[in-house]
Amino acid sequence: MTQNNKKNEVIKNSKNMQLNEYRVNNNGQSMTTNQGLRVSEDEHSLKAGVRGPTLMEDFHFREKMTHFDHERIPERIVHARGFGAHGYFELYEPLTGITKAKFLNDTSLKTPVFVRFSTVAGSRGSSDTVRDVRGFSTKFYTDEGNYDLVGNNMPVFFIQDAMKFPDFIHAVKPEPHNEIPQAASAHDTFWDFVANNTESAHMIMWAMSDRSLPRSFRMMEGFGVHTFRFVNEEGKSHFVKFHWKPVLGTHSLVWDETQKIAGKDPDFNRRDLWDAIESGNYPEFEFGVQLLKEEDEFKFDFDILDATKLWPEEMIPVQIIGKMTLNRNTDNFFAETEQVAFHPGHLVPGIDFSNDPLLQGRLFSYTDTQISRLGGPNFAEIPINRPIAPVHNNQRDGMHRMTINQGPVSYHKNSLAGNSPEPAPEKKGGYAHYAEKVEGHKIQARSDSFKDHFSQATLFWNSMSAVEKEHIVNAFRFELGKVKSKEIRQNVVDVFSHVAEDLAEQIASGIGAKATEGKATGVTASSPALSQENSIKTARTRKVAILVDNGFYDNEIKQVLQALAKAGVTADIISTKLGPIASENGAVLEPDYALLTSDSLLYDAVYIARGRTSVDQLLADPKSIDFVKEAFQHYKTIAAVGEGNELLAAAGIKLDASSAADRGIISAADTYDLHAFTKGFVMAIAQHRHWHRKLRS
Ligand code: HDE
Repeated sequence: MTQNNKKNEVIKNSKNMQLNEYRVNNNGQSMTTNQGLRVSEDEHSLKAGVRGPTLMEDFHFREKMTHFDHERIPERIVHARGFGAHGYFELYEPLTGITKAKFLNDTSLKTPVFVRFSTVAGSRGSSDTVRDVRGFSTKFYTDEGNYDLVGNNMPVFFIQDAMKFPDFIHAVKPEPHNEIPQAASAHDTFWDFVANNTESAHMIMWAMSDRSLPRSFRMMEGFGVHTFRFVNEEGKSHFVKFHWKPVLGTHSLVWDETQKIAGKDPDFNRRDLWDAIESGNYPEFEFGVQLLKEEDEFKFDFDILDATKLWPEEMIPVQIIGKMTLNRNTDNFFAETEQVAFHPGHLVPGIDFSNDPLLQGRLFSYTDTQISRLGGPNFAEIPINRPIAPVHNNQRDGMHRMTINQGPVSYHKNSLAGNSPEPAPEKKGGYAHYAEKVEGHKIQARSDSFKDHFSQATLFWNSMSAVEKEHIVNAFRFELGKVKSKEIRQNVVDVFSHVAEDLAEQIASGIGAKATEGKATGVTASSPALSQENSIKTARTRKVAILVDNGFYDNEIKQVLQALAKAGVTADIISTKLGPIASENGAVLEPDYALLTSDSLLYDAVYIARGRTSVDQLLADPKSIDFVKEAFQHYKTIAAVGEGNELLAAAGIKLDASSAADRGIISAADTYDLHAFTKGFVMAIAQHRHWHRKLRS
């Protein structure tokens, strides 16, 4: 083993090994109290007679109940619902001369990471598939200390100054008088905020777009949002924006589907991540940076410190420099995902802040929130938060202190302990803040360069495909349709009249409001990188529902399953009931789900197998017809063979030979070329959805 490889192994495993110290396995163990006393009885409290009162001296009962009474901690004020996983980061390209951060310079390192994906507005128990921004937080456990990249799946934000964050969040959260609606922005206070705070216009375009409805956490982009700084060995700086690009492409659900999934499987996104990791389909995200020279700061028609602006990728390309792979689920949700504490101010040498006023405010908020959520200042000692780099300082005591610091000295400078721990000079890895020159008056104002609220909202609109535009218009109509105040609806249309006339007109005509002409920015540029339709398309890891019952053709199912597996597509067998089903020649198949416990909403594609008896049994259950109908309405690929085509007909799907394939319907007769059929099926699945399919009236 080379030196580098050895180091690799150590770094790769060190977080996992560190967690080992805390793992508890109860298998084969006697039950004890928290004091280690073996317990002989755990079902009956100690009573004075079998029908008598419970006695205070039952310490086991008291301990068990007291612990239970305190099992909850405050949920996060935002991003309360989330899901985490472990993995590692590998560097493709060293950023020599750009940043001195070691994990971005040494391609032999595998840096352990923990990632938490989240929604923003909903409570901890809310549904995964609501219309919302998704959080995308990554903790890199580097050997220079923890580095946290606390980002979102959209590259801009609703506001420009952290001072407004409490107002914005108050407006989007359930209304305070009745705590309705849960995890939804479709209500009066949110849109009243939007109408009165036009800096939110660009982000609202993103929030109303399909980006708010990710098919999977594995199919979302991630963005650091703010402009940060890279600093090199010589103390020279570049501005940088961070990107995560999912290897499976960026894809979304459709609105009708998300609302129904919220009932059928509120854990849809977290289950998808868990299952993918359990089955070895490790989610992968490439890491990209947009770099800007210090001297180019003022070369753009937007201010790079303004978090409501992105850097168009066509203007400043994203350089892909590494990849993150998520390969391990948590042992315990609470211990890891709930207790993980991210902070945009957890940095390593070589990475620094910009003066973005939103970022500056975040630097205060995250520690503050951890102190109340995690019960004091020692949250960094919780196993998931502990760095793998050693920690030495003079901080002492406080709630839940774990470290047992030795010796009498807890101050700096000292002679008694040889002046240790001693600050490390920059050359020896000590963090030194970038020596930016700053001058100015103390002033509560915003730079004029932050005043353009609409140009990039128009750029976003211009960059959308026709289908994406239709979805945005429908989202506005839905959200504003739920707003009771007509005045607010009209005010919002007035705001978006600045973005694009056709957008404002289409919103207005759906909600009884009027658009004003002549106010739009007139921006004609577009940025193709913003459209999800230009994203990577692959069938890998997609899920197919196979509808089948007794009397199927064994050989056909086997071959289709093989072809799907070869393309990395997973499949579930769904039948009218649970319990083994038999093929026409007696081969047996065990269904994964019955129609009752399943739904096409939870799949990317449907396949209806051939077989007279099989199809007759399916046809006799109306759920199978709804299954196929909804898959069609949600633009999903549907394949049918032989008699299976009758289920298509029963669902009202009329085949038109000339355009059927185009609409993602792969239909075959009894005798057919199985190879060509499965190839066409996999190719159609890779398209994600067949947007141009027209809904049948
Ligand atoms: Fe956060 N944000 N935020 N935020 N944020 C929190 O910290 C805050 C902002 C983001 O998975 C809180 O630990 C302020 C932008 C994510 O645990 C809190 C402002 C972006 C997560 C907080 C912002 C984010 C949080 C709540 C305006 C994208 C979840 C719990 C200046 C770049 C982290 C916590 C996780 C969480 C404050 C704006 C992303 C209250 C004051 C912009 C992904 O401290």
